[in-house]
Amino acid sequence: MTTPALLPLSGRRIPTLSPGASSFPHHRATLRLSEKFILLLILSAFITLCFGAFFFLPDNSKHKRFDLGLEDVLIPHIDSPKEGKHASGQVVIHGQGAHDEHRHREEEESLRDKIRADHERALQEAKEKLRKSREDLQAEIQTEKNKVIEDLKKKDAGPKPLPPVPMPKVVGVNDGEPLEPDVKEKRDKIREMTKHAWDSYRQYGWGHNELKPLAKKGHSTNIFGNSQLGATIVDALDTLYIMGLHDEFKDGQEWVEQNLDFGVNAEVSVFEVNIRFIGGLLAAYYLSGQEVFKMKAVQLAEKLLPAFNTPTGIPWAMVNLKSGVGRNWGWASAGSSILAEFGTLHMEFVHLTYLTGNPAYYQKVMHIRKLLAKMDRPNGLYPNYLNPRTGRWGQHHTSVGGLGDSFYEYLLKAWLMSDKTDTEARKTYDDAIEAIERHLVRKSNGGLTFIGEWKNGHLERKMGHLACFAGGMFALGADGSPDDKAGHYLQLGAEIAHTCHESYDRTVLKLGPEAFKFDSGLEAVAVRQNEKYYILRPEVIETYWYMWRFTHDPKYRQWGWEAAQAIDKYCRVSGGFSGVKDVYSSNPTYDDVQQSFFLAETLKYLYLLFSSDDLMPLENWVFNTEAHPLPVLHLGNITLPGSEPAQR
Ligand code: DMJ
Repeated sequence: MTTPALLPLSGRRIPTLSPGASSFPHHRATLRLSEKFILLLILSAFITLCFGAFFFLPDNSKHKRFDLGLEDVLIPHIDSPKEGKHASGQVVIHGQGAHDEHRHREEEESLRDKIRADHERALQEAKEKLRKSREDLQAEIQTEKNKVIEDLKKKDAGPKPLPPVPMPKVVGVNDGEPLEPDVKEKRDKIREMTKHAWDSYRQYGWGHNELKPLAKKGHSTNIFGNSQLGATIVDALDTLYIMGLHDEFKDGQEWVEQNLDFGVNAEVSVFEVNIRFIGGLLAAYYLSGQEVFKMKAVQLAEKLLPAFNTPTGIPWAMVNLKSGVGRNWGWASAGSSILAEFGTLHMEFVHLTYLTGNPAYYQKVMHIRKLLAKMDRPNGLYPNYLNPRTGRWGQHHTSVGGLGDSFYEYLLKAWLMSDKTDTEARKTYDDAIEAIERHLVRKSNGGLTFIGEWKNGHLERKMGHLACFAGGMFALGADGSPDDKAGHYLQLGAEIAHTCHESYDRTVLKLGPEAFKFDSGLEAVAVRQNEKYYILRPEVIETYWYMWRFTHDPKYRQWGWEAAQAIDKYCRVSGGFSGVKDVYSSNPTYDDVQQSFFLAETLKYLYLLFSSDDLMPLENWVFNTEAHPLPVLHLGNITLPGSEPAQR
């Protein structure tokens, strides 16, 4: 519920009603005005008293002069029969004893009468004036109220309808049932796991962002701010649709229609909200054709736009959905924005411009691309931190895992999603990947290819679970790579998939740690206790799926099945699925969080891995970084508003 706010207006406080507010603010304002009126009356009486006292008090100096009757007093408005002129031309009265005294008393008396009358008249005028002002104030309040009622009416009428645009080709939304019975069995198991995750959330966490499967209640993190935006519902919609879980999908749709409201006072992550909510809603729209998802995506996108109001146009990491105020994470180097955050908006924003006809979305992301293109890059690498005020890099830290990852992914996918017409994006991707291969990709002593992290000129031989997505990215980008290096990139993808599988296989639970090292005789294992957890992440399974689609090597299905079984065995509890704190312990403890990306990504990639390739073909669909499929836009035939070449 929203609360009424009192805003200063012309030195007074006028109530601003918010949706759902009663007449309470008006009542409160009336009380304040009455109090103010009484105060003004007291004040005016006090001033009047002082004013009167000033005139009524005996004027000693005057008396002295009269009494003496000797000094000349300058009273120009009193005529005197004995007047004459000094040389200076001033009128002079001369004192004349008892007669004069009598006259002075009369004058004083008439002066007092005059002041009394003036005083009463002033008081009367003040009263009238105040009465009149109060009416004016009430009239103003009424005007304000009318305005608010009008605004509410406009809001109730809903947002303006969007222009009709042709629906991009929606291909391969079918059952995708595999021919082989054993594969079908595995796929059925994944669907069952999805149902368990969804039903548990439905029962214990409905409307909350995520679920605590052990405590059996709702959960949220700071990326969603202080909100109940139903992140799991929005993130899971397209998975439910693809798996044919139609009742569950309908349930989710109903919740979105009735409850999803972005007018909340919550400071959210622009990146997370974009990939999970806008991506999820757009995918649900394209798959189901239900307008409500498109409308909600656009409403949310409008709320994100203020985040771009920075000196450089590089958006803040967080924005308050209600106030539009943005800021960056406190932990980010020198107040910087994060490469993987401001660099992971392109796919969704291009679709938003396509669907709304509003060029702003496209222009915002193209502005980011142009700004980055102009910057110097140390060793050809993109640092993870960029200050949105100064436009300068922060710490020189480059990673294909956390903080950098999906920036590279979106360069490639911008090209694919444009039907390969966005060659600028492809070139930027190729150059970036070349520098990464040169500086970050290494082979361990045991022959495992890994992607390290670059920190101020030094390579840290550590790879994060997040970086495992890159195996799939290299495979996806193989076709179309320069100098006919398709084979090389497919091979690189396979090597990363192998390394990441090893990171799973070398644990007790057969689930991968958050980060693993290739140092001092260690190969693909976590060293620090705080890197041994698994939080239901998808990246390794994502890479298995892409590798499966491009090679059909059965080992990828085998590896995917190993992971699915381990998740079902070690992460499943009666209230859903939970992350585990130590994959090297045979007796792990739970973190008690069912992440929304478990339904959006992990389960979806597993399901696709055991489906036939004609379900969501990669020629027609591009999956955003949260695994939400968006259709290819044939930009060779379509001109996006805002993309026209500048007029000369
Ligand atoms: C997801 O939210 C997205 O894949 C994002 O790009 C980074 N990783 C998480 C899940 O691990």
